[in-house]
Amino acid sequence: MKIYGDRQSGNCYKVQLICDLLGLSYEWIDIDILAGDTKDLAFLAKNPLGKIPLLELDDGRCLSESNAIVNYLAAHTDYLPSTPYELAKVQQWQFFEQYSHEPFIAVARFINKYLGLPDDKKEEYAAKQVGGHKALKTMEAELQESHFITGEQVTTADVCLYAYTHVAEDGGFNLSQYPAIQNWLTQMEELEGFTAML
Ligand SMILES: N[C@@H](CCC(=O)N[C@@H](CS)C(=O)NCC(=O)O)C(=O)O
Repeated sequence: MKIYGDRQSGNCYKVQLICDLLGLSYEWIDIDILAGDTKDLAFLAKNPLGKIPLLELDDGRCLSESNAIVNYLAAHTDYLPSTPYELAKVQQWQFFEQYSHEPFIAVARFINKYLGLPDDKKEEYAAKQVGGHKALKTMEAELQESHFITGEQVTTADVCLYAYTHVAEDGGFNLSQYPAIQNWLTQMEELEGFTAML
């Protein structure tokens, strides 16, 4: 299978990480958003939304949306429970990641690390800090109760949340005030097969 992605993107890194944790082999195809690769007609034929990551299976079928890709790859493994409540718990945290975490932490990281915190983005950056800390506090409370975000078993919810949490400091979030998150990051990095974001 092929993964179209950018190694610096947390959404793309989620897909790399689950593949490596599960020992799946894949071909990585680097996509340069700024060079217009996602607007290329051949790419748009695979994902009309023009976004990465994108998974292309050997039979040509494609999947987009990082968390959906991660769950597809982890199906029938210990990373994705099959009982309805446990599965919904994983999805609860993945929807949280997409709506209450990534839009603040990943965007603050983008403004700071990639745009260099320009004056016309400072107000937006400050607003992102509020939402980002709310998300981190929510995670901290949960991780004070259990080793992983949905309980004692690592799941794809942890993989998806790890992606942007471990680089939150790039967005100005000081993680030293979140000890349970720091312990959880270390546990994730100790998992067999773990690979770092390049
Ligand atoms: N919800 C999507 C977000 C995907 C996304 O926004 N990808 C960015 C890179 S991190 C992208 O492709 N941006 C290019 C664009 O929007 O033109 C996911 O989780 O996969």
